[in-house]
Amino acid sequence: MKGFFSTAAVASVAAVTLVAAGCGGTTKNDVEAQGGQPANTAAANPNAAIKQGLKIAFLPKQINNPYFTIADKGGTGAVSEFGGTGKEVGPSDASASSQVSYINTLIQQRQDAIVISCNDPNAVAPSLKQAMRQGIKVVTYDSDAAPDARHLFINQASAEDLGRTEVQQIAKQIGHKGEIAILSATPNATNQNSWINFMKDELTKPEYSGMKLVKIAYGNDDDQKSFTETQGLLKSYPNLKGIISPTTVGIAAAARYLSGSKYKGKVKLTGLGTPNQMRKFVKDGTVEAFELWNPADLGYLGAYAAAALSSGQITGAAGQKFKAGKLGEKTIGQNGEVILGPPTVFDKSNIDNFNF
Ligand code: RAM
Repeated sequence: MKGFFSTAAVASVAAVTLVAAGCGGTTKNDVEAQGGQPANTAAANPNAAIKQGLKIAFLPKQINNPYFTIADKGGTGAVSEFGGTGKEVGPSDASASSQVSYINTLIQQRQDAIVISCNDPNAVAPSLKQAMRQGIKVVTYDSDAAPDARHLFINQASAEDLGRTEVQQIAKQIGHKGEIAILSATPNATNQNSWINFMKDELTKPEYSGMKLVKIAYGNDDDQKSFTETQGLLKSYPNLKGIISPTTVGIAAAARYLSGSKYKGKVKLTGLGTPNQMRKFVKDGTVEAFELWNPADLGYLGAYAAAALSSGQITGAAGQKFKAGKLGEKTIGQNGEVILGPPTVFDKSNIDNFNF
């Protein structure tokens, strides 16, 4: 099972970064897009020490989402490790513009860096650019902003790998036959939309000719809405065979609905979830397998990237390297992207080995 998901992981990293950059080489525009500054020419001093007392704020899509609680704990933990002050602030809903006022407050507070997961790549861009103009380093993690509104994007895994493997997984579970639906987060979420594009592309391959994507529903990373949307999908599409939910909020709500319904074990569900939220649904037979990276490591890497930028070790240019504490050395890829690593697949054979 693990091999099934991870084979494409390494090979697809290069392909995805090229797709994301929109071209094969680095042009002046690309460089300026990496933060509105000529990142390749600005001097970086890889040997500089991490500055003491850095103020680094984490701004997740929403604060009452266990996934971000874990990620930001990893992030603020890293900040304490290198002698700074970290905090998490953010909205309780994941709507497009909900993060703007938080960014403006962080600018007023003269934070050294903002580490943000964007609900909408464009809604936050003007405020993030304003922050950058004031010397604040902007790192996106989990869900990117428009590339000219941040210095770096800490991506959890290759978007192509995540999108394609989720289709492969549901196909395997439904025997490559029947109707499927996607239960996503918010309609503008950068991360979910990039994964969904690769899912759609994967579905054009001949081996999926017996499958049909009938609907993309949006639960807005709200537990109750995600639950109701799942119920609606099963009502509207009585022949539905599978659901992919690439959001920890969505998959947990969908699993809860399925586990208490006549569809339990019959309508398959996969996607991205935390082991702690999904454990009971794997054990009761509602869910066979799903995947995720370690959110704490994602926040941790975001913190070290922000510190490396704020300390002048890196400027955000492709090829630059920085040390990320216990995660070791990381290299910046094209388009200012740093990848955490391939995700883990969880099923009943390994889920008890994870506690997050
Ligand atoms: C939800 C959020 C987050 C996403 C995870 C998988 O918690 O939408 O952005 O990365 O799911």
